[in-house]
This record gives sequence, C-alpha cells and structure tokens, in this order.
Amino acid sequence: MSKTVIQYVLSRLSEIGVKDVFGVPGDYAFPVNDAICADKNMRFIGSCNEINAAYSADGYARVKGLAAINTTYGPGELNAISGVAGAYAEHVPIFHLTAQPSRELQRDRAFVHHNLGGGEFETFYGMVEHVTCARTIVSPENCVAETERLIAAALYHRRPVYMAFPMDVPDQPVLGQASPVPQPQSNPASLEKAVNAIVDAVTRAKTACVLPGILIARAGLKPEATAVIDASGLPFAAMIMDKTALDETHPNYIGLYDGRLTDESVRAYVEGADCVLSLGALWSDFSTGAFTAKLDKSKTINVMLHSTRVGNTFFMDVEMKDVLNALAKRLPKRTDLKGPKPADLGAPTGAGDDKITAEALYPRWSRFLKPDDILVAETGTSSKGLCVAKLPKGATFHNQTLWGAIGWATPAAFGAAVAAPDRRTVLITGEGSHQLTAQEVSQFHRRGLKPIIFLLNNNGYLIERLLCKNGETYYNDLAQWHYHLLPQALGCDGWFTARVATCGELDAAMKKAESGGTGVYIEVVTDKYVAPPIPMKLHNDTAALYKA
Ligand SMILES: Cc1ncc(C[n+]2csc(CCOP(=O)(O)OP(=O)(O)O)c2C)c(N)n1
Repeated sequence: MSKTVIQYVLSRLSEIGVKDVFGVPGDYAFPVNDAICADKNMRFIGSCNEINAAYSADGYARVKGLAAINTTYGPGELNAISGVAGAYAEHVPIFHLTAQPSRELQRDRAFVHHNLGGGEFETFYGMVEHVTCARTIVSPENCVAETERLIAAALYHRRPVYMAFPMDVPDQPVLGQASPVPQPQSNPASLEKAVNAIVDAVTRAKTACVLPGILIARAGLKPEATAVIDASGLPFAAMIMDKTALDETHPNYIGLYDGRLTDESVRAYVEGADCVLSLGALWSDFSTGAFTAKLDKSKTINVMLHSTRVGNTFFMDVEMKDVLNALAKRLPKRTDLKGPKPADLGAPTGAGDDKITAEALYPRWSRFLKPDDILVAETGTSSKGLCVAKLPKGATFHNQTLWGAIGWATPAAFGAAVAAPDRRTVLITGEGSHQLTAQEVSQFHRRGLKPIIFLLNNNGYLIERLLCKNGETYYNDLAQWHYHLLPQALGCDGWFTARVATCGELDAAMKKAESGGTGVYIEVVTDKYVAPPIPMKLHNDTAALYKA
C-alpha cells in the first residue's frame, strides 16, 4: 500500500535519525500530529510553547545531528521563528513541519482563525525565508521530490528547513517517486590543490596550531578531525563557540583562546604561530574575545563545510570530510611543537559559612563535571565563567555564542536530554534567562529525565549590569521568584531541590546531586556583582566589543 504524504515525510525523517518531534498541537495540524503519534518510530514530545519546542529541537540536534518541530498555522509557527532563527545562525538543522488551512479554504480566501484576516495564505511562508535554507508547501505531487530536496539542503547547509502542510494534504496518498539526493562530492582537482596548499603551509611553518571549530561537531566529523591532530601532532586551542569540538583531555590541547580575555600563554602561542589551521571555526565577537583576537589572515587557513581558504586563496567545491581525511594521511608528524598546558580553574576557595564568590563557584562547577556530561550553558555571566573550565573526556559544552538568545538553555537542555537520556545533562543558567522559559523544567519530569540544574541567582541581569552605562539602572532588576520552589509547582515530584547561599550549603547540595537518582534543581545565591574574569574584562572595555 502506498504511503500517505505525511507517512512518507515521517518515514524519511526517521531514516535519517529524527525519532522525536517537539511541538504544540493545533487544529490545522491535527493530521500531522496524529500521524506522528501513530508512527511506531516517532514520538510527539509536547512542549510548553513553540519557541521552547524550537530551542529543544536545537538542543536535540546539537547532540543527535538533526531534529524536528511540529507547530500549527500562524500563531504556532510564528512563536517558533525566533528559535528557528537561532538554529539557522548556529548551523543547527531542524525540520519545521507546520500546517495551513485546507487548499479549498485557501482557494476561497476564507476568513479563518489564525490568519491575519486578509485572506492571504502565503504570508507566514514568506516570513521564514531568511531563517531557513529551504522551504516548501507540500502537495501530494511534490511531496517526494520536495522532501528529498529539503533533506539534502538541511544536511548540506546544516540549517533549518520548513515544510507547510495544507490540512487536506497529509492524509492523501503520496504520488511519484524520487531517490534521496546525494550530498555533493569534492572536485578532485580542487581537493588536491587545497590539500597541497595546506600541507605546504603547515610543513613550512616553524610553529603551527589548530583551531578545531563548531562545524566539525555539526557535521559529525569529530573522529576525522581528531585523526588530523593525532597524525600531525599539532597543538590545538578552542574558541568559545567551538569549545569541546574536540576532547579537552587530548594531550595536544592547549586551552581556550579568546583573544586578550583569556590565558596569555595561549594567546601568545596561537597569535605567534606561523600557521593557524582553523577547522570550521566561526569567528564571532564573543569567540574572538570581543575582536581582541589578532590573527594575520595570510597565516591562517580555514577549512569550511564546502570550501577551504588558505591565506588569501579560496578553494571551492571541497568537502570538509575529504580535506580532513586527506590531511590525516598527508600532514607530516610534528614532534617539535609544544604549546602551553591548558589552565585549570584550580581549587575552589571558601568553606562553611563563606559567601559564594566567583572563585568559590566556578572551580566547584568545573570539578563537578564528569566524562560524557552534556553541559548546557546559558548566555550570561555563567557561560563566560564556565567556558574556561577544562572539561572531562567526552563531555560537551553547548552555548548559543552567536545568536545569544536568553531563555534558550533550559529547553535546549531538555532537548539534549531527550536525545541522550543515558548521559548526564547539566544545565547552568542565570535566573533572568530562566524567567523566559522556566516552564520547560516540567517536561524533564514528564519524560522521566533527571537533569542537574543550577540556577544562578545574582539578583538581576548581571551581564547587562556589567555592559551598560550604569549597572544599577532598574531595567536590570527582576521580579523576585522563589526559584527552588519551581520544580514542585511544575510537577517534578521527588526531585532534590535546594537554595544555597554559602559554600558549605553549596558543597552539601552538590554532594547530594552527585549521588544521582532524581532530578536536581539547585538555586545558587550570590551577591549582585559576583562575576568571573571574562565578563569583568568586557566590563572594563565595552568599547572593544561594541566599537561604540
Ligand atoms: C531573547 C533575548 N532578550 C534579551 C537579551 C539581552 N540579554 C543578554 S544577557 C541578559 C541578562 C542575562 O541575565 P541572567 O540570565 O540573570 O544571567 P547573569 O548574567 O545575571 O548571570 C539579557 C537580558 C538576549 N540576549 N536575548
């Protein structure tokens, strides 16, 4: 029996690894909602709202490579757009399956709910153009070819795609056939030239290092990139957005490179190198220490997903995977290059009734992390303190460094936990960010997931206090919530919750959290201006960041 339109789409998504669809149901979307629930290989993961669904899908895709959301027409899909835009900026592929009124209602320009009221039905399709790499309105005739086109686009660009289903379409038999669109191959001649140029530059360099980037993680090429390091013996550093693209326990890791904001020995090594081989790093403002990273373009190489730059020469039509595989075979092994040892946050200070300072908190968090942990760090002071921590083997650091939407981390952590229920998910978020999306905490418990959540309560938007003209301006103040009581109100029965304001209380709560077995929610209370070094340096030189 031939498949229906929606059965075809779901079966293809399942084949490429999407097993869960985050979303909020709605009447126009019922045929899609029903089909997901009826599909034995799929789960509909209800979210509290659509932006949270998009953030959860984003977290899921960072762990699993791909994700999907399902929303209803109009208000539902528009709620998701901001989250989808973040995924677009950060190269996270999400399939957005949304709904429309039936083709008959559209033809009649009917005056229907969820429409803007003008009888125009392609408005929302138009709105997603800039935050998706491909989009379509599905029909029985175009379904197969369009599904394959969108899958190919999402995998090629590692960015979101959008499929709208008029309500009468999902249950129609699918018409036509198409084969999966193969991903492009490298042009052999360009590949040869690009690899020759890289091997030549690295071999001639007296000192060299690698900056492994986020696109390695997005393309699932960690083994290939690790093989380049192993074969070449080159030291490597990481920028914030790229943190944990490769394991930080690797003997060649030299530490975080954030321009002048972090370890001077790492900066001196990277900027002093004759050749810097970047593998898919994206050099945003926060990744480059507010543009204080000073890298001479003529000495840098950047291997991107489908092109490579060596100095000022571009090589087009070369696939990152092919370049990495060739480099692992052809780069000579360097045994003469020794970079600095990666700094560690050191021993935590404070005990007993001592207040929780930055020197007490960040080293404790660093020591708390275990191999294979998924650490989701929210935009704010906490992620800028945590990025300096050296993470254990297999542990991954997730942060929205470029898009930087506060509220992302809580639902993203939920999505990551759905994607990898056997790994420990640790969420660290400021309280101001948490206020945007805190209700998603309830979804962890609903799915039997046991995250460890640290909520940093520093009485306001601290990172903004540090970056604006006058930190005391009242727009940086917040409604005071009893954060540690949220899990109970949100139905997380049996969780361990605590509110800690001293080092002794924090130690006791962390010990309890380590014993596992339940979800954990710890509200960490500090003074208003307790901040780690990077935000303090940004505070001291906001002009470098804003050029204003
Ligand atoms: C969606 C969105 N709205 C506003 C901002 C601006 N913003 C950036 S950080 C921040 C405050 C974060 O405060 P909090 O989560 O409490 O962390 P803290 O820095 O206090 O530790 C705000 C409002 C943003 N990045 N994203």
